[in-house]
Amino acid sequence: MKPVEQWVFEMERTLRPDRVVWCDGSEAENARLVEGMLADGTLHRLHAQQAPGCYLHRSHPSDVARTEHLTFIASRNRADAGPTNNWMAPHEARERVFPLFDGAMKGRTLYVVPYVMGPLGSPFSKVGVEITDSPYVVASMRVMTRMGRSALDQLGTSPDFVPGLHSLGDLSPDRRFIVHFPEERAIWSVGSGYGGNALLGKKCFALRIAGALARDQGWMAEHMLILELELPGGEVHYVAGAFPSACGKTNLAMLVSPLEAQGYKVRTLGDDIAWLRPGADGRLWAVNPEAGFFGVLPGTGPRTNPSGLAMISSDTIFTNAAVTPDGVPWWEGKHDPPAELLDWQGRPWDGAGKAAHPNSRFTVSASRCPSISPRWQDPQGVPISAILFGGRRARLAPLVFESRDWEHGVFVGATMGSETTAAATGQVGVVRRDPMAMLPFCGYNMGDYFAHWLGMGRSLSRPPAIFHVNWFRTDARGRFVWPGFGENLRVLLWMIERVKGRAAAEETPIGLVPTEGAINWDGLGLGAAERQMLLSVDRGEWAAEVPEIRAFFDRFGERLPDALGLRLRALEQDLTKVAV
Ligand code: OXD
Ligand code: MN
Repeated sequence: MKPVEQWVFEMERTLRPDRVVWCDGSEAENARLVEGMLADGTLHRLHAQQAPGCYLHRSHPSDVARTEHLTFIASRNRADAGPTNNWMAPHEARERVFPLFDGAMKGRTLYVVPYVMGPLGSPFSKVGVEITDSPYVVASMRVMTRMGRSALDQLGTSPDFVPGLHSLGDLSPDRRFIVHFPEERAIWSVGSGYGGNALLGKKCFALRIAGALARDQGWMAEHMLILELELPGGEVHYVAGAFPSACGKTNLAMLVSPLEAQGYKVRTLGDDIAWLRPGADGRLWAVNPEAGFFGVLPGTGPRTNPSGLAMISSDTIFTNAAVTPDGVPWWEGKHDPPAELLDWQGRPWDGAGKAAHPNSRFTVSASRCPSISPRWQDPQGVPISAILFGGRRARLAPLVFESRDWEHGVFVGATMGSETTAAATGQVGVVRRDPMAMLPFCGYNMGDYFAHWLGMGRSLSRPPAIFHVNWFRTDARGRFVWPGFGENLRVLLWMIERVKGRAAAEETPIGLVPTEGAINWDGLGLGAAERQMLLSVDRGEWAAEVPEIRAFFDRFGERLPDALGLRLRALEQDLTKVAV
């Protein structure tokens, strides 16, 4: 028996399904699954002409987002999970969580879902195998990964795969656990069918488990989009960007260049996860381990993301969208609401509250994206010129600034703060520290993660430049000052000019901020005061952040690399020096 067959055989004995199906990823298999889901109400077919090949899934109303408080790292030592993760001792997981799988698939079908993260045949791709009792998960994994026979072929007789055990259980949040074993490289998830909890290739494998692998093997698994920027004349740069969930990564990855006619083109390689490694040339190279997009629907519209809107016009699974009675999906930000609408739970919408769930999602193949780069499946990946960190800050952070060097860039990433969104359950709109946008996704002690970042810089002779952006600054009336979306190209162009050693910048205590003349403001209609607000660094506001950052850093004790403590002290001194 192959190692994967042995594992499935053992799990069958616990799960006791009525049937076992090894998924091959074929069209025919998908059609069978979809028929079954249409019949039992898991899926609803959408409008044949206006949403061809599209389906709507309505999740259980208590299962609509990632549940960070029910997500655990089960390392042998608590300290290895670190202060930012929930820790569960492996023996406790065996006693508390594993019994929830006992007989969990009685009366159900057990699907074995082999999948590859990364381009097929790439030396950097990795195999996972998910066992699940959710056909919605199977259909979604088929879109989000390279799933089925090709993955089993890539695995062969090797024991080198990440096993992921998933059952819907009874969907009760009281019996919901998402547990990661970074030492055994294994995942257990029970009680949720929601993407980030249940599509185990995504956050669980490609970030939390892969992060631990990457630390041991000298590469990085990051919560980053990857985009391609072509300049007039054909010069091409690749940019990776880390933003917290629901902060516009997908829109930025699919940005439509307003300067296309002048030769500035933007193409997409990934919208959520990047696996990065040093190349023989001393640069950092990236692949997108995913094969599809699991994006946030609200805010996907003709102005914010026209490519995304075109992409999801067919062959898409919609989750928790609103819908017209004749089956056209709708969400806030798509266009004006139609006269009649059913909300995300299928109830007639009375116009009060949100019709689509704020974390409603689309699941679609990357190959449907009109702006997909011809290199998105390059087995070697693409070389990264610049890394962006970005948060959602109504105040404080300027539109853009550049770090002074890699180590300073790590400090900038490590001290990122952002207002929370609906992508995870909990309060929305409160500022939390979200280093490198990895707070919910770092599968080991974040102090060690910072050290790993610092070490990676030392292994790169030509590291990317590191920037911080904030598209979300608001004025006194609470309106966004920066127009965002396609206009973000102007900021990307400043960065690339910096990379080439050309654009002007001013030293400030937090890093290098563009001089006013270095950004192209033409046609934006922003007055001097607004431009000034976008580029200003308020020393008092930054000084007020320092104690918060220090308190955050203090949580890591000895695991915090000295370099970051020193950088914080230097920032504090700089802020007071200038203020005097
Ligand atoms: C996601 C998330 O789904 O970050 O990508 O929550
Ligand atoms: Mn994400």
